[in-house]
Amino acid sequence: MMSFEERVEDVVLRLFAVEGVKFGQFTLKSGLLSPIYFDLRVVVSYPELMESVADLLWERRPEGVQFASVCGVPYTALPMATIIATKQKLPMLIRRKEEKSYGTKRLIEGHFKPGDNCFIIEDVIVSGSSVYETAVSLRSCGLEVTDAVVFVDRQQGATANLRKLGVAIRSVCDMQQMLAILLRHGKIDDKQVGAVNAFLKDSQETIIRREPNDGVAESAGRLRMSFGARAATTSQALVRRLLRLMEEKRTNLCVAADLGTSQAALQLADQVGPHICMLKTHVDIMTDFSEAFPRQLRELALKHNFLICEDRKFADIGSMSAAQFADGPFAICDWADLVTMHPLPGEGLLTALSARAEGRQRGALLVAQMSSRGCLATAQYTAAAVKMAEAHPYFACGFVAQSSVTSDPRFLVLTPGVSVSAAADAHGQQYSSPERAVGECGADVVIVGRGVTRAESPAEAAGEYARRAYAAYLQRIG
Ligand code: S5P
Repeated sequence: MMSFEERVEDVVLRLFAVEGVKFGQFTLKSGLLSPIYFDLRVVVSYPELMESVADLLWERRPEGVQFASVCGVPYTALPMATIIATKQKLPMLIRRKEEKSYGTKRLIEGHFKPGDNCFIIEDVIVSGSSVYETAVSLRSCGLEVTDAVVFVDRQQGATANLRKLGVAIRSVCDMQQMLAILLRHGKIDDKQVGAVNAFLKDSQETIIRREPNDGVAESAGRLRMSFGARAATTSQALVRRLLRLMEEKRTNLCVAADLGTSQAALQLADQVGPHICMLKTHVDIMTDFSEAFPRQLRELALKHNFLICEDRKFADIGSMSAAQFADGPFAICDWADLVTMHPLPGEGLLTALSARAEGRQRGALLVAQMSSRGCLATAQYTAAAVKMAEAHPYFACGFVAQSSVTSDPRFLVLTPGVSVSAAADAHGQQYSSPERAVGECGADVVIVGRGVTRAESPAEAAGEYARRAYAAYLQRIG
């Protein structure tokens, strides 16, 4: 069995042999003059090569994302999408390019349901415009588009351009890898590599020319945007739901129901339910946990419209954490909308959890910083946590943090260590006010435990925390 890299090498050489990649002087669609040109249309004449290209494209799909269909960017990628669709038994959609002149024809051919996530397939990207146009067409028909795969990324800015528009791009190979392969096999010389590199250096800042009213929101920055506007920037269904309910209910309070029995936790959930967007649990401290608890809690979540987060803080290797998530007596995956995890073990933990979610609306919050004194998370660790979430936005919903770790409006920042009466506890917990957490430190959601659970009236205390935290949010967005 050849490795993925060996197969990429083989396909690149075969493409070169049939002039699917050429060197010389070429004018690109954007008007740029390029010393290298890709013409993957030729592969239709070489069925085996076409199949190899399609296989590699499919293998680069993001893990853990469920796609209802594929759509090739017309026209070059159409046959590749067809091969993927037939081999994977995955429905295909066709985007009509000529829709505007025909008017009455459908924009998208094929059957689909609103909300279906469609995976875009493309041969080559420069600025990302063609992928963008396809995403806009699909989204205008009610489909979701979170991801696209391309065979060659020309490394001229498309990935960043498309990320801003909510489409994550993965590529089978990039220009550097391709040049390295061709050079290694003596197909091109150093001079040609130099010419391509010089060209790349001067043509990094490609932009996507956007259509007016394309319905694709671009970020103004998390801290200045309303929850509602941010909901439109993400395809993560859970984040969208949460942002919308926060705006509807006018609350950004999460209560930590850290109580020793499930009965007490349920009672609290019912009392504070009208004032919260989320209830956070630690079910492993309950002396009487039984199957009834999640069921009753979900009923209350439905009644009061809040999400449930089990604060499990997974921190083991992916396979163990996935078992803790989905198997065992707590069966967390069956009932918690969100779970917390430490990014420490690496992205395998995130992909393992996401794989066990099996198409259910689930998500993870990455603990990027902690509220406790002497916390070991360095700035570098926190930045790596953010990068990890950015690479897996279909499952990573945001962060548990003490500062504004990201300006990306798709991600939530939840801040614990909030109290209006205490400054610290006896074991290192440190508190700040809701105003400071939201206004100065950039929290979207404040997490309050004992400030509510130990209050004389938890309902009243929750109402007051919610009022103060939401007012601080309104002030922040201006
Ligand atoms: O850094 C953190 C992360 C979390 S999730 N610091 C925290 O305190 N938490 C959780 O927030 C903690 O597990 C507890 O459930 C809650 C804080 O509770 P409080 O009683 O101190 O408000």
